[in-house]
Amino acid sequence: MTDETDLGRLDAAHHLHPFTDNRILKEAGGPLVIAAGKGCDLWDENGHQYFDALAGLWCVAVGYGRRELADVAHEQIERLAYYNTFFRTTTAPTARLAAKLAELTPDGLNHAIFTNSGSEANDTIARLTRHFWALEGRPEKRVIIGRDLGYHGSTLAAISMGGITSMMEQGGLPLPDFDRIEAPYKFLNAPGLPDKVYARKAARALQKRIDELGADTVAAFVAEPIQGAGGVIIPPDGYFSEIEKICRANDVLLVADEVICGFGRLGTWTGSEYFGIKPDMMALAKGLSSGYQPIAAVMVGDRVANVLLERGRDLSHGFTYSGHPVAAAVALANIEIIEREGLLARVRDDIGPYLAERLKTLEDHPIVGEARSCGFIGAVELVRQKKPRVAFHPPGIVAAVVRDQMQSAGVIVRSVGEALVFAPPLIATHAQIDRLVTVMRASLDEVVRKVNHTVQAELAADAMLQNGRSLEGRVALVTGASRGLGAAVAGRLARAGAKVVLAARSLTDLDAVANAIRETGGEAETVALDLSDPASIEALPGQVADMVDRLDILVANAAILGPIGPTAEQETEAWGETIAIDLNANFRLLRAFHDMLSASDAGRVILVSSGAARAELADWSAYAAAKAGLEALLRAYAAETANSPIRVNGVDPGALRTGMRASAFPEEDPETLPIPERACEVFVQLSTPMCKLTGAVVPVSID
Ligand code: PXG
Repeated sequence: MTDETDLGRLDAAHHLHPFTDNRILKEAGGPLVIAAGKGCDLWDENGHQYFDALAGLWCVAVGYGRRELADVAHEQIERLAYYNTFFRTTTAPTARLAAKLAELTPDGLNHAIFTNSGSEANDTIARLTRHFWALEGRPEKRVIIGRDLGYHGSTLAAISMGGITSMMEQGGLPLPDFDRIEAPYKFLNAPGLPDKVYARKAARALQKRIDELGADTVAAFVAEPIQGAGGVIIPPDGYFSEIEKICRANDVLLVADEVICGFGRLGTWTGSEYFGIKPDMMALAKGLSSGYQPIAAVMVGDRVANVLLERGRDLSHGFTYSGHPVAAAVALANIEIIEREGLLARVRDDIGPYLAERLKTLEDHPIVGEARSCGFIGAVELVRQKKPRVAFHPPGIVAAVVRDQMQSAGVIVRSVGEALVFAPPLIATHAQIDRLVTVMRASLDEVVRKVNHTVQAELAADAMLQNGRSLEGRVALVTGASRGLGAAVAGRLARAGAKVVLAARSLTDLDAVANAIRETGGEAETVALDLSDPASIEALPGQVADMVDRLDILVANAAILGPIGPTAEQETEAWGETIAIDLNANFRLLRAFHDMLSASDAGRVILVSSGAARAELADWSAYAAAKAGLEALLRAYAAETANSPIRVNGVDPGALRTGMRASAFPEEDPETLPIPERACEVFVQLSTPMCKLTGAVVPVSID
């Protein structure tokens, strides 16, 4: 019974594994038997060596095989192997660890409650938040809000606090009074938005949910600073400060689940410290003991602790092994190693930046959509095609193949959806980071050969073009969309698969256009916009970001000529107004949307110059000046953005059958003019990601 095959079979016969399809495991002849560990390396029963880039399960911060920790456990077992902390007793390591944790965690977190796992810590937090509000005389504050893909553990309450739907399906969860909002997963949720815009949008989702539920019913919001098991989701700058503000404004407790981020993962003792927030409660586990002993803790902030101390009477909660002396002694010694070896500074100043730099080199790989990291935790997202982005479908297969490939090559990472995720021990060397990146690249190459990805991607792109939906997945903003050419262009882009946001002065006028688009199966949103008001233009990106997750195409159809009369005084005014609206408004629009368009993999701008002057005796010099100005503007912007994926073009629509044209040329018979729909094809062509043209003014050709 000692060789690896026998152990694997024995295990498969009697052991049901967590997060594993046990039938497949059995069929495969049982699990890999890990036999030994030293530093960042593991050995299986056959003597194969692996670099453990996942630090066990995100926990072995100080690496394997530390004699010092074995000695501490040994000594503590000999002195006092166990005693409880229930009935006014404690042990020396437990008392010391509580004090040490109060010292290491942010100000105001001064009390610890010990548990044996992160799940129990979060379960404890769920109870405590409700207990706290009941003691405060507000028992109706019960709802705990978490986030999609949040992982807080495997107990009933911890699952309910999280957002892993596969866990909820088993056991009829979530429990009542748990709710959740979107995760700040920019890569999947809003790749086309600039960080700043998305940070605000993702955080505002909390305020929105609190408003819907009623702040009177919400007890707490729980978040991992960086979501680990969900796919190493790193929030954009500004997200957590906004979240903290929202929690305070609504009197909702802020809970940080630091199970992965704590103890140096981000180069700080906690992720809360890294993001500059002061949570009311905090869950700690994993790195607390580097996995050498099962131990976890809830750090309780003064606001909650004082209420518990003053009015809580008996705390009816605890586990036999809460504050276990051996586990506590090992945790203290582990923390001492982190301090002594300067592992926080090492992550912050050395291996963290080195990992980030090496990881970025993978972004030139044809199936790497993003390589991201923060401190010493990272992820590489795989895509079938980068520009425009096409995801692998169904998700989860290619990354799993890469992970297996890497494991065969001796590097252990984890796959989550189409992301490869890793968090090596904090003692990993530059050479080990190099190996992680080299083996990952080789495995990606191997997989590309296997799935013959380029051919498939081209087929996908062709299929998109053939069915006429070349703008599938794109988002377009069309100004002046309530009538005429703007309305026609919006409808045409929607038919090509784009989601369109329609902007114009009057929402009522826009509704009819939006409804017509929706009736034919298109997607449309509307927003009021007054192009003569700079504040209205400046507010537009925020309003657009509230509705859509990206912006790829801006059709600035804004050329409106002011009333122009023949007299000398009016001429000056007319100049002013024409330039103000045609030129300034377009300039402001470009400036306002530059960040969002830059975040798109194929930002497209189309400036439309007017086909008509609205007056009985149009002042053609003002009109011509505005047109020339617009062209200069688009050329200047195209030159500025030449080295980016943004393309900027103009369309001169010529004479079309529009209301504006009719009022400018009342003597003209509209029936002799082409309808605006006939001019739309060029807008689709200029909008596609494949269009490479920039800086051109394209006349409409009607055939
Ligand atoms: N919170 C967070 C943030 C975690 O990552 C827990 C709580 C639960 O801790 P315990 O000790 O009860 O497991 C975790 C655990 C994965 C994976 O698939 C991640 C965890 C556990 C199991 C699998 O990446 N994290």
